[in-house]
Amino acid sequence: MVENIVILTGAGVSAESGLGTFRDAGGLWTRYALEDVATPEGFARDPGLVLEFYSARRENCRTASPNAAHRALAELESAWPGGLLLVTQNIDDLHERAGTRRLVHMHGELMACLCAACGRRWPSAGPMHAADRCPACAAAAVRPDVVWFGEYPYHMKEIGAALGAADLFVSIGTSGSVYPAAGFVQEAARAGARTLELNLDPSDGASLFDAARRGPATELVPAWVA
Ligand code: BV8
Repeated sequence: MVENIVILTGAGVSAESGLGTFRDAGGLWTRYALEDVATPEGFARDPGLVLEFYSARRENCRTASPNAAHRALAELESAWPGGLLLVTQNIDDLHERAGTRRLVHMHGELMACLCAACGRRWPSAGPMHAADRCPACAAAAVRPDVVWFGEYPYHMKEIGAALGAADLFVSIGTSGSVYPAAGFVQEAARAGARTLELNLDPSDGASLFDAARRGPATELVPAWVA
């Protein structure tokens, strides 16, 4: 009997909304060096390049719409009587815009800013510039509120508790190539959860799952939720 579900999503769930993935053909990491735009060192080296990269992704995100996979997950949440937590690696806001509420962004949120000097956070959807000043401390240290490589992901305690109580773990649209998210399937399995992967291609961790279905998220997710 399934009571508690944990769902992990990655860039593949937003691919059919027109937002680029990272490691597929033409993906973001084939056009930008990860070290230059998704690390604190890259930001220190060239804040303008990093802010240009995230400002462009903000523009894409604003013009994108949630797809059938996002909507099916929101419908599942409103109909599900037990525990359900959606953990997304994505920094877009398409899950929220589809209606999901019990959601954590473990890699942060594109539509928010963080001051690298004082830690202040604030909602922000427009373009960012290296000359932008923090509204709290006036430092020129404004960055997107996203978790870069080498930084500690958000909500790890809440995620660990949910995985420890899960009866079912479903991974959707992720290559399973980034940790600690890629290790969640093993944490859930250790807690006795059944594990399912819904993905276009086998992820790096495909062999760790009890079951898998292959195809686009806009077909797989509504069929699974139904
Ligand atoms: C950390 C945010 C310390 C900004 C990102 C072991 C343990 C812990 C850490 C590490 C470890 N080994 C290595 C590390 C370090 C590192 C890491 O994992 N490196 C990798 C490269 C090996 N991890 C870190 O630095 C993390 N922090 O470790 O802190 C710590 C230690 C222990 C415990 C806790 C903390 C921080 C990682 C976060 C980095 N920030 N992004 C931004 O978005 O710009 S990661 C980046 O990759 C994205 O956020 C994305 O979410 C993530 C994963 O990518 P995917 O979402 O999977 O996307 P991808 O393109 O790869 O795959 C798409 C998939 O979708 C494919 O499988 C494809 O088949 C499928 N697909 C495509 N279209 C569709 C589809 N599926 C269905 N339908 C479709 N239509």
